[in-house]
Amino acid sequence: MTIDIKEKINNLISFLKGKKIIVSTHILADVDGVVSALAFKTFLTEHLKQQEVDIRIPKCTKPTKQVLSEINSMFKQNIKNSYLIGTNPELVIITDTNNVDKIAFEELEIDRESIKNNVIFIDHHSKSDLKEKSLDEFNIILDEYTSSTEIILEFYRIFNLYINEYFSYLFSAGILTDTGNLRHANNDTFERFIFLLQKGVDFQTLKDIVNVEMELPKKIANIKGAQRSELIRYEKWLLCKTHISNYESSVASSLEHLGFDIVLVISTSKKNDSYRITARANHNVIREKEIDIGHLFSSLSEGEFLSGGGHSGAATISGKGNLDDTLTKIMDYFKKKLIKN
Ligand SMILES: [Mn+2]
Repeated sequence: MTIDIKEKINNLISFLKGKKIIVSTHILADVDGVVSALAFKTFLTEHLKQQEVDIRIPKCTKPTKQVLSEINSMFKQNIKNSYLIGTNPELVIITDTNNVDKIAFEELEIDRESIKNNVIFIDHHSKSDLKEKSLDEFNIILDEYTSSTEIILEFYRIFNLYINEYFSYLFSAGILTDTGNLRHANNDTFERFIFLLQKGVDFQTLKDIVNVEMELPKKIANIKGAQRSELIRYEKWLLCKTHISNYESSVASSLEHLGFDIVLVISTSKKNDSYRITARANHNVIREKEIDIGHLFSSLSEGEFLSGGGHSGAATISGKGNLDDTLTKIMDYFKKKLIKN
């Protein structure tokens, strides 16, 4: 932990003393958002003995609800919003975003106009252009952290506060979900994660809680996408063309896992002649054949009828009325790139 974060934390804490505060997180809250907000609220009320602090969690995503309710029922706990303070707190503290537009003021019953200059963010996403800079000196925005939960954990560690088993599960679930099961973790993430495990978290239990079953419509979309897929082979390279009306990126990734080097998922509108193509290319084909679908899609973009872009391995293009034409151009590109002269 750097001295810098200690200073930031102390600076923020002295500013918060005695204020009426609502703690919350971004719209469509995820596990990291809920856990960081709840843990920060608990830090204020239990450890700093702040009196007037509310926690108000907006609507959560479905998998988030599932993860939290499993942990809650394991420990016979409940996360409930409180409304001690009315619609006019002195301060709103938001975790896991630093974008004012991602705050659900209405849903949280907070008067936006009177509070918008008094919002403080604790977040691990890179800093957006803050519209309201008045309290910027108190924001704790650290994108070297892999979750907001870990930033809140630093508050507990600096003051050597007791973390019970319930919170150890919540904290570690926040980290596990936000790092894609630790795939995006760095060395510091592991240090913090092990610190939590040592407080009584069973990793296999946690993993089962966090890896909730895929939603049924998504499963069906993935299967339909696979059933409808057309296999096209150029030398050793396998291309796939399929169509689906929803969950295109999930379908594209699952087909890539199946073994295709390049995947094109076409989604056409039921109302008009507009369409979207979601594409994926794996590392091998990018490296060996210099495929760049992001570049391809932006070079195909023309006027209002076709627009696209992305990265070398993941991109989308949207168009209107010229699907066959666009597909021909895309396939020509792959043919030229993939077949040896
Ligand atoms: Mn997060």
